[in-house]
Amino acid sequence: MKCRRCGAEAVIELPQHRTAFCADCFLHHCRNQVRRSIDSYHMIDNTERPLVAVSGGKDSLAAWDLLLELGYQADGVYLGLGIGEYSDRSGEYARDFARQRDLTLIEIDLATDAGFTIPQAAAQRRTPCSACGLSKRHLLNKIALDHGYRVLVTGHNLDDEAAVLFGNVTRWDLRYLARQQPVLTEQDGFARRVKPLVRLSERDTAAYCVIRGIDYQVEECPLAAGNRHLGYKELLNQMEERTPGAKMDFYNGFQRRMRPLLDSIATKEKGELNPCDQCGSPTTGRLCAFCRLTEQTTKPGRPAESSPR
Ligand code: Q46
Ligand code: ZN
Repeated sequence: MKCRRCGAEAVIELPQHRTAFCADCFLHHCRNQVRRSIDSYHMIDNTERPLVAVSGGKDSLAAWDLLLELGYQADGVYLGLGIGEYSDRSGEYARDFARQRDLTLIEIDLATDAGFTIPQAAAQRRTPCSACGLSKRHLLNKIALDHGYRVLVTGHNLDDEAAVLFGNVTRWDLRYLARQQPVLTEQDGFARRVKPLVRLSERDTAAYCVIRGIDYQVEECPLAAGNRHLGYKELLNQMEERTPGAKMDFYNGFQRRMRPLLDSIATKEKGELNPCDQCGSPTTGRLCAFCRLTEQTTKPGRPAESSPR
């Protein structure tokens, strides 16, 4: 098998693109895909210094590396989730990556900053991944704003986005579908959140890290069992096996064809935002969702106030 770009011996086949590449041309392809996403969705200005949310896993480290390769002065932020040895090792991968390249890595810790860990939230009958996702969104946004970054980068790849999309479609959840975008625009109290890896699959980011010599956390999070997105990923992989490119068509078709329809729903559903009584983050209720989670976890037994954000 020959590399489609230079004719050398290929090291990776990409059936979804009906092509194959040698190592150098594969890296070039990855940079190109990320460049295309950044440009077509207006993710990052050339003058901006993005902050990358790094977990120590392959996707976020590949995202950081790719942005540096594309010439962005990207910094990183690591959030310790308190998931035992898994979190300890994940933090080491993030720190090693930053240290080896002399990069700035901001570190925050859920236990220190909010007084609880994800296993503690899970013990209060919260689904670990929903408590985790909520905590990451809140604290990473806060850190970005506190440190003056306007754009927060996450390592969500095509498989992640297609799985979330699949879940939202099976429930026809229009509110979530409307919010599923590669860019969530900057607004008062929220940094711009961007996902430049939406054109790369999980297999691509793993191959990228191997070729670039990036060490990453390969262990699965011990709290991931039961995460329904893993099941959706399996289903989509079966589809992809039968029809290469199906995952990409599913996700890109949604963004191209459904986006204009959903944008009007998103605009209508935007509730009036006011500052959270506790932390000042924009919310539609008295307390933001993160402060409610903190109350439920650190002061169990109190009735929870409910509001959508
Ligand atoms: S870290 Fe957190 Fe993931 Fe673990 S608890 Fe779930 S969301 S699985 S990316
Ligand atoms: Zn709050």
